Amino acid sequence: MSDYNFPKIRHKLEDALSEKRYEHTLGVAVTARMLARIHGVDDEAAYAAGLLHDCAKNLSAKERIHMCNKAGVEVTQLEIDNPELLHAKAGAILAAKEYDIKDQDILNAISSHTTGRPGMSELEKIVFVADYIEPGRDERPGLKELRAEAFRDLDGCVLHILDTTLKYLGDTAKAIDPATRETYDYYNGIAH
Ligand code: DGI
Ligand code: FE
Ligand code: FE
Repeated sequence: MSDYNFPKIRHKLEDALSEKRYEHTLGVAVTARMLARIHGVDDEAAYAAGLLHDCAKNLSAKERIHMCNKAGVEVTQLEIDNPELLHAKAGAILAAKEYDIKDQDILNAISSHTTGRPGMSELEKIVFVADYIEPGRDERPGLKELRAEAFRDLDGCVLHILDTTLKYLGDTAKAIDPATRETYDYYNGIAH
């Protein structure tokens, strides 16, 4: 038997998210499960993390900040100024509270899925990558190559996604979270 009640989690997410976001969520979950099989990671954990990675996407900036404060999770000034970033940290808190997730690796994967972090676990890298390459994504650069690389070389794929993200943030003059830059530097040092 599964450790997770996936039908219940899916129903709850379908209620909480927009139709488009829910479709994206299913795409990330299935992609994460496939990547987990290839890379020798617990595929049910990967599916759960994929399903829940954007579970706080419907919360307001105020709600996200409040949740983090209440849970004792640090919120930086850059995150207050760019509260979009906070759906990741708030998502990990919500997944523990509302979806009964206890596996810290899954909670970390939700928390780190937007910026990444140096030294991510295999599961965290899988969710980070699946979020970018899931089949419903079609507007992002380099997808064909990144989709192939994801199944071959996770570290390389994480690095190349971060490279693309940093270029996009630079082009659109958006604030770069130190975590995004630090994660890029870390994988630039270890990926081939
Ligand atoms: O929630 P999703 O849309 O599925 O994807 P996501 O959680 O990866 O969020 C994507 C957005 O996050 C994308 O528009 C780029 C943005 N992002 C990633 N790193 C940074 C960032 N935005 C800012 N301002 N700074 C960052 O370092
Ligand atoms: Fe997200
Ligand atoms: Fe996402």
